[in-house]
This record gives sequence, structure tokens and C-alpha cells, in this order.
Amino acid sequence: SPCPYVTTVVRPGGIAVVTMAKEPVNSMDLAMWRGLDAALQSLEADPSVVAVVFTSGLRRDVFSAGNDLLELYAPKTSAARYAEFWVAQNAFLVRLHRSRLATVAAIRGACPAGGCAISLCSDVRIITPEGTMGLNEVQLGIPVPKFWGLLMGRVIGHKVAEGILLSGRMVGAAEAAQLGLVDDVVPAAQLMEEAMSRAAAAAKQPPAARAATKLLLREDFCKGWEAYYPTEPDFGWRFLSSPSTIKVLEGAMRRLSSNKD
Ligand code: CO8
Repeated sequence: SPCPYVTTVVRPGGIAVVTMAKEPVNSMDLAMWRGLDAALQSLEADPSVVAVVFTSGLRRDVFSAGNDLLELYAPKTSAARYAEFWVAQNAFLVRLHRSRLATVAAIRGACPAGGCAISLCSDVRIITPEGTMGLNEVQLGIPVPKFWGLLMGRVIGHKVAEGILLSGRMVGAAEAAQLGLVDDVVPAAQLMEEAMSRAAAAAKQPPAARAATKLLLREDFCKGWEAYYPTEPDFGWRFLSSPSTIKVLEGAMRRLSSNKD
């Protein structure tokens, strides 16, 4: 793939592992979303591939910190760049959600926002005991992307999802399992083995029937999402370019950075 931070390995049995490794936290910029999309497209085009596991190759326990805050920080980007960024990431997410492949997110550690969206679009999610997951946008002064929030509702039920989304709360691994937000909690040492075995189990089902059923269950949702996301940047940019959101993002960048001057 053209993105140096996204590597794909296809294991025997046609199970691919896509590893994201952009130190320190897999912050998702435009190149990263495009890299993931290119990786997925080429796997889908290969008839020998039946499943894909997404994972992090970072040194620290982070699946992905979600979107690169600089892609959202109005003084350092532009409405046009943001629109391009937004369309690229949602094109990937929709492709992932309707993929013919069996898809597994192997989540080691923190999985906020955009990382959570990748996970929600997958068929199976497993997380390490230290992991946290959620769509924390409200905490950043931005509304949760509509279809990301709706997707969480499809996974854990609308009412419970609403409570979590309105507070932008991150959920720990045990609670995530209890809510059905993840399918299992697995120690880091066994995470990949478990992910591979879940991918293999899914891939054992008759593939055409499995893929067609997945599409029947998700296609209306994906069509709605595809029709909506090109209109979303205008709405999002109104928030991102407002002084109050810029201030919250500046606070978040200061809080996260070790270089706190
Ligand atoms: N983007 C850019 N840089 C980041 C990000 C990020 N999202 N997250 C962390 N970093 C940087 C930090 O600034 C720090 O930099 P430096 O090395 O220069 O000091 C470095 O990564 C390490 O970060 P931490 O010290 O915080 O590392 P920890 O291991 O303590 O924590 C976490 C890792 C838990 C991932 C933590 O960094 C974190 O919580 N990050 C922020 C996560 C977040 O809030 N992401 C939300 C992104 S928003 C999104 O994805 C959806 C946007 C929808 C837009 C809709 C518009 C309307």
C-alpha cells in the first residue's frame, strides 16, 4: 500500500492482517485513511483472501487515537482539506462495513473516536483488559458524526448508546463487554491468536451466503451513510471553525502533549 504506516500480510488460509503503526498513537490523517482504504480495496480484489484483522503495531497500548487533531484544527487546515479528509475516511468506513470479507478489530489499548469507528464497522471486536472504547467527540466540543453514533446504536441499542454519546464517555473493557460493544476481552499476549481464530471461524461459513447476508443487513444503512457523508463537511466545519471549538481543541492538544509550554 502507498501509506508507509499501513502494512498488509496475508497469512495461510487467506486471512489478512492489516497493521497500523504510525508512532506514537496512530493519529489518523488523510494519508492514513487513504492507506487503509487502498489496503482494503486490494484485499477485496484478491479472491484468495477471506478475512481481515485490523490491529495496531505501536509500542504503546493504543489501537488508534482517532483522527489527527491537526486535521480538525481550523487554524492549521482549511474547509477544502477538511472536506477531502472527511470524505476519504467515511468512504473507507463504509467500504469496511459492507465488505465481503470477514472483519475483526483486534484492539490493544485505547480506541477513541475514529479508532472506535473502525472497530464498529468490523464484524467482530475484541479488546485487551486495559482497553477503552468510545466516541468522545462531545468532550472535544464537536458533535458525534451522525452515522458513527447510529452505528453504535445498532451495536448496543439506541438508548444506551445515546447516554454514552451525549457525554462523550469512554467505556472500559469490562463494561464494553457487558454492553456488547465488544465481543470479548482478551489479554494482549493472546489477542492476535484469538483474532485469527475468530477470523478463521467466520471464514469457514459459505462465503457468498455470509457476504450476501451481511449486505442485506447493512446495505440500507450504508446507502444512507453514503448519501449523507458528502454533505457532512459543511456542517462539521461550522463547528470546527467556531472559536469555542478551536479553544477546546487547543486545550486537548495542550493536555495530550508532553511539550506543555
Ligand atoms: N492527534 C494528534 N496527536 C495526538 C492525538 C491525536 N488524536 N492523540 C495523541 N496525540 C499525541 C499527543 O499530543 C502526544 O504528542 P507528543 O509526543 O508530542 O507529546 C502523543 O500523541 C502521545 O499522546 P499521550 O501522551 O496522550 O499518550 P497516552 O499513551 O498517554 O494516551 C491516548 C494515548 C489515550 C490515545 C490519548 O493520546 C488520547 O486520548 N488521545 C486523544 C484521543 C481523541 O480525543 N481523539 C479524538 C479525535 S476526534 C475523531 O476521531 C472524530 C472527529 C469527528 C469530526 C467531526 C467534526 C464535526
